[in-house]
Amino acid sequence: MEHLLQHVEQWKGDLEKWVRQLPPEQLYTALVVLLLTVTFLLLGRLFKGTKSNTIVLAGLSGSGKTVLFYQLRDGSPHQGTVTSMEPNEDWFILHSESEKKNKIKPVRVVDVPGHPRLRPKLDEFLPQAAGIVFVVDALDFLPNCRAVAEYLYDILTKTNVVNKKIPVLILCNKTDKVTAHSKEFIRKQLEKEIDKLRTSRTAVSTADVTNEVTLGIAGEAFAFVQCHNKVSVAEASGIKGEITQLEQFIREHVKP
Ligand SMILES: Nc1nc2c(ncn2[C@@H]2O[C@H](COP(=O)(O)OP(=O)(O)OP(=O)(O)O)[C@@H](O)[C@H]2O)c(=O)[nH]1
Ligand SMILES: [Mg+2]
Repeated sequence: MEHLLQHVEQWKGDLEKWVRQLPPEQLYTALVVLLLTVTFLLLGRLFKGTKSNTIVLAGLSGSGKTVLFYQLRDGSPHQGTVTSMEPNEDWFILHSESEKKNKIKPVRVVDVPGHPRLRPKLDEFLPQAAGIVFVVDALDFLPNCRAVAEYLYDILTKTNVVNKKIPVLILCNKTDKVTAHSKEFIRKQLEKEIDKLRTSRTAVSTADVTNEVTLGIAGEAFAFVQCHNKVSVAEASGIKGEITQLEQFIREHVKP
């Protein structure tokens, strides 16, 4: 034991001598490099740990989010759903993937009710969101166009969505009905409506210095391709279980 202590003392002495010989600048640089490396390693760990695997379903009340949620999980629409009073959330393997159950990772799906009073709940889930599915009623679209565009505008300008570039899928639902509008029509109408909103909202907010994100390119008509995050459009019928494009979006952003 004493022998070992002696050795340690000697090493300490040697080390001190060696350090004293070093020019101080070199010593400081070494320390800074060491600190930076440790910080980066720790940060890397932290971000890896919070890797997002949540898909958030948002959209106006009645657009069909809850039916889609059950289709994704159980492969059936659970007909007779009423307007939701709180978010529906669950971890599951998509119903269509049930044969490969043991080999794939589950997805966390959250259905946030469209009622204006419950919409702020969305913010609780956005920090973990790998993707947002914005469900639009393609059947009853025109009378609600303004309201749909307002909600979508709010989502697209949220700092979380912009900074983390969360991909958004505009899902035109209820395509089982022949009178449903096409996704191209809905995309164009929404772009026009958001363009109008953009002008009116910036006009209102310039007075009281705003940190709100401005959408698109100033002086150009708004188009979803101008967004920093990816915005795409797709079609679905929750009732009929035609949800392949939705499932593709989910698996593109939450790897199985
Ligand atoms: N034709 C048709 N009707 C649908 C479809 N999906 C949903 N619906 C109907 O639309 C209505 C609303 O569906 P929900 O899933 O409850 O709507 P929601 O988006 O969850 O509404 P909130 O919970 O109020 O936000 C129900 O009457 C459904 O039967 C669809 O694909 N086709
Ligand atoms: Mg619902």
